[in-house]
Amino acid sequence: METRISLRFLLLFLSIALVLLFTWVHLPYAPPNTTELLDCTTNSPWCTSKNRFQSKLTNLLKKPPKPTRHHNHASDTPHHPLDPLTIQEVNEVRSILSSHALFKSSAYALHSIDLEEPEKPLVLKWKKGDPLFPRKASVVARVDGKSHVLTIDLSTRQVTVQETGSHTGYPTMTMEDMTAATLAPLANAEFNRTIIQRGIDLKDLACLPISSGWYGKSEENRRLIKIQCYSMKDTANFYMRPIEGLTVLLDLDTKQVLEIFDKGKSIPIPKAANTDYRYSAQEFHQVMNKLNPISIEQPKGPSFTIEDEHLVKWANWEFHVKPDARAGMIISRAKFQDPDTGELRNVMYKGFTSELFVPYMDPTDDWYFKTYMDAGEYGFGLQAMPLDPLNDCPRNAYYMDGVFVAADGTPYVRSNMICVFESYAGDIGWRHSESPITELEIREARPKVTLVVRMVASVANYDYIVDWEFQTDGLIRAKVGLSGILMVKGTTYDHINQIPKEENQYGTLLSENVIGVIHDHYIIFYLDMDVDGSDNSFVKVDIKKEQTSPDESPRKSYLKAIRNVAKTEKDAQIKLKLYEPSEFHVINPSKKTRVGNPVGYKVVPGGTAASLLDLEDPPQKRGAFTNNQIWVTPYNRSEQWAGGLFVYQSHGEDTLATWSDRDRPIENKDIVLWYTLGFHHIPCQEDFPVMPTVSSSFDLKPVNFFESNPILRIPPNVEKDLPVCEAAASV
Ligand SMILES: *[C@@H]1O[C@H](CO)[C@@H](O)[C@H](O)[C@H]1NC(C)=O
Ligand SMILES: *[C@@H]1O[C@H](CO)[C@@H](O)[C@H](O)[C@H]1NC(C)=O
Ligand SMILES: [Cu+2]
Repeated sequence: METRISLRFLLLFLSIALVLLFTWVHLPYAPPNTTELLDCTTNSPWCTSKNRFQSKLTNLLKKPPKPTRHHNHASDTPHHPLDPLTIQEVNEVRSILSSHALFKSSAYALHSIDLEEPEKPLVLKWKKGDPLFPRKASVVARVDGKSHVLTIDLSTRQVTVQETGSHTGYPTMTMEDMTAATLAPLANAEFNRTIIQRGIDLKDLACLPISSGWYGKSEENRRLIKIQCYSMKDTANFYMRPIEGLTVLLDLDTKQVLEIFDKGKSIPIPKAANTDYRYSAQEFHQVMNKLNPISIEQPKGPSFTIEDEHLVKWANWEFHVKPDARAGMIISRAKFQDPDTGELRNVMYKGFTSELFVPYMDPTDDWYFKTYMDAGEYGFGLQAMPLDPLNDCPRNAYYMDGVFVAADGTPYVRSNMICVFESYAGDIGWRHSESPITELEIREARPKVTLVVRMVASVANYDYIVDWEFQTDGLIRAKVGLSGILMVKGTTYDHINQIPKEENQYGTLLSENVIGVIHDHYIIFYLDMDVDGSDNSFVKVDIKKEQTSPDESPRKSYLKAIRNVAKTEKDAQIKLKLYEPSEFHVINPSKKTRVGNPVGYKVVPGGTAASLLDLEDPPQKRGAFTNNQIWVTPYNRSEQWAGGLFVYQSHGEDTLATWSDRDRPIENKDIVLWYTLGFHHIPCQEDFPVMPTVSSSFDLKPVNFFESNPILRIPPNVEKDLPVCEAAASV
């Protein structure tokens, strides 16, 4: 039993965890060097290259994805107009910027360097084999405290400074911001004294940079962050050992400590016992019946191919996938080949997680500001760590790497960031059997096999598992799983019978001196649907009770579907209601089926939650995209980030809610559908010390898109096609 963590392990763990929000005080922050590409053969925190599986997989595949993948990506070239910037292109951007007047002055930081996608009509026209459009980069930079958005044309080397308007708020933090913020308090003697007074050795300290939200005028004109710290002594799960009541207010630009709040001296630091979640730290005296190993085998190899690194083809689907520092991953140009006509039909131009909103429900001094916007504040993709083969994704998975940039513009590779795999969970695609009454001996059943594209972002304590699952029948399921570790609060109580009735704990006592604070999670998806073309309409199909007249029928009531086409944005601000149900269709009004129904896709909500906060509560204003579960806006390439372009400390004047309130026409136009997946989370003891995954999802489902069941002709499974493993199936 290993209870003390060796220094070696710590360094390894930190090399991965540093790129989260956390740092260990004695590990000096090592900025990436300025060579063309970081050397990922070392344990650099910027690379986190581990367990590379791809080379092994490539050998296993009958049809290896082409071209052969190269590990360092140094010679990658773009093949598709939406392919992300390559390492070479990022380096070109840096060189162009270095001679630009704006960057000649003193301090600057590059908060993001991303592909500036070509205009949508160009991309729609583009076919494989066509030359690429001039490649452009979109750069968000802060120079002398001012934010700029620049467009760089890589072919002409021209730099255009974009007008960003008068938005409040700051760009997504850089990794360097987060790392430096957690170290900064140590330059303050009072902070050190406070930690020591709490009985904590400075070498056991772990601190988190917590976005401060926006609560009023006193916070204006400076980038602020709050730092909270934990004890790492005797556990890797320092999140369970909060130094409660200690909050440091820091200027993120000057790294100056502005204030130290320390009101928690009476609150003990919870014990380390039973907090470690690593397999190596478990004691195996409990009764835990072991399962035999299980895996999917594909004796003929996977049936998907990945062309040019990013273009996925599987069953009748074709789509483009790319990693993104802010959104995590982006699915583009999702098309489905019609099984009747062979035509490749457009379904979705672009889909991604646009923003997250995670408000905690504790209004006290050390907690009220915890209302994270993980994509716009921390970078949902920046926080996506390498996936663990065989555990995060099954054996038959293909892994895709991301190329991101450090604050000085140095590109680095995040390996195994996305996985793509075929999934078979033993489910049924469709079936029918006949009873003996009909004397028809029919047993027709088809297995359901799907294709999953997965990414997991570990935003400090929490892990968000994002899946895009494609079905052979044309359905797309977007699923979010929550796991990882709770953000907990220290308390003096170690049993609920000590807690006075009138004293609000804002959560559940999970363990001695540990409270899991109630909170919500909202993940809003940007869904630019292009159903058989860009001009679409949003139709709310209400299911209404009709009362019969006394002589009409023995029945008193029945249900009727009433179609309402949304004319303007406000018609499409939807709050879900169980007793006033509706279906939500995106249709192409100018494309009809044989019998005259407009072709469409519908968004089918699953289990979800709505924000109940006061609309005037500062966090809710910033997270106003959760005021409705569904919104529809006219396509506008400047409106992609539901919480605004600059979310950090924003006041909430550039959100989806303000755009939608312009009430623009949306009928028979290129429209974007927005859907928010929500969770209320009242922590329970099973969430300690690490949470079993909780998932929810929604579907994009064809509705009169096909003339009939599109998977009628898929064959059933037969014994001879399936592998017979040595340990045979149980009898
Ligand atoms: C605070 O403690 C750290 C870690 O021991 C040390 O490196 C730092 O110099 C100290 N700060 C001050 C101001 O003494
Ligand atoms: C596009 O979005 C930007 C940012 O919200 C806005 O300023 C502009 O007016 C929008 N254009 C149209 C045509 O709605
Ligand atoms: Cu939660």
